[in-house]
Amino acid sequence: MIKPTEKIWHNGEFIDWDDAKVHVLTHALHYGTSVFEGIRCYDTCRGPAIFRLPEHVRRMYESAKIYRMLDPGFSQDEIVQACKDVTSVNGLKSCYIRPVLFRGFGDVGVRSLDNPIEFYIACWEWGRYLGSEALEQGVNVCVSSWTRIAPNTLPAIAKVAANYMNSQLILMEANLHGYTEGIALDASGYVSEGSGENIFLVRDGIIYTPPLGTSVLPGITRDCVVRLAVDLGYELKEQAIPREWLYIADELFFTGTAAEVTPIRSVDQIEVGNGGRGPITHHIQSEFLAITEGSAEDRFGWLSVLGTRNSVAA
Ligand code: PPE
Repeated sequence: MIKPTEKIWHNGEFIDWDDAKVHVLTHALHYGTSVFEGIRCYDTCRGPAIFRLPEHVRRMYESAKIYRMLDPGFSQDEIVQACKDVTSVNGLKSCYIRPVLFRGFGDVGVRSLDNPIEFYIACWEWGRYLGSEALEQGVNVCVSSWTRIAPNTLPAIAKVAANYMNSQLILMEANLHGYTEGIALDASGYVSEGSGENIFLVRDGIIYTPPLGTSVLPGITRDCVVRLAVDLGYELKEQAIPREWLYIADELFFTGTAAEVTPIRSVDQIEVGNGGRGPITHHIQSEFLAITEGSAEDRFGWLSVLGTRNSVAA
């Protein structure tokens, strides 16, 4: 259950948590017309810092553009600042930040272009997504019987509410069968991603991840791991991954804002490697967590420390 904070940002102003309500005929509620982000603020030794904030805001604006929500009313720099402000105003040191942009109350019908656009940014305290043991022990997962959204149905590059109906089918099925998460295959049968995470595979010392053409969200943590892997001297390949590689991989792990870098212990009850967190997973995970904690130098410039200015890369 979310622990309420004091304020939520709405169309440029702070409103009370309890006043952040929408009408039951809000367009997004009926037709999924909503784009959003999930961003973490970490309590680093340099103070609270938001992780890859400009990149998240940029992805949000790209999601909005794909769905012709062309004028959100604010520049990306203004939203970067608003995310910082809403965190500070609520006195949070570490939290999850959720900007959401959606078609509001107006007409009811598939046609949406005349409905007003509402922009909210909420934040709240949040712990480890897949459980605190998951980062060390790894999680047990299955391959979903549901296929990931196909490229010519719903665009996977856009982080929009409607895509998460597919994610919910994947996650509900996995959970009901006793697994922590499900891995979906794309429409051609290659490995795509988890319901809310990208996936990486290690085999013979090489790191693999499915390319963007396999219906994956262009994850920001995925991008961190790609950069870290190269920086640490690993060979990394973005290529289609056949399902059966999941069963014979040396290591597997999920990445995501929420999941961070979470090892996968088994797939369909077949142990991955020797069933624990593999050495390459551990290496990348500790480098990632050290940057987020502030104990390692922020050598890629991923942290926006609160109280400082920064802008969205062109
Ligand atoms: N794929 C999907 C489908 C996805 O939802 C996420 C984020 C990722 C990959 C990883 O992307 P990134 O966070 O940029 O590294 N999933 C969010 C959790 C979903 C939820 O609301 O629950 C998240 O990690 O914030």
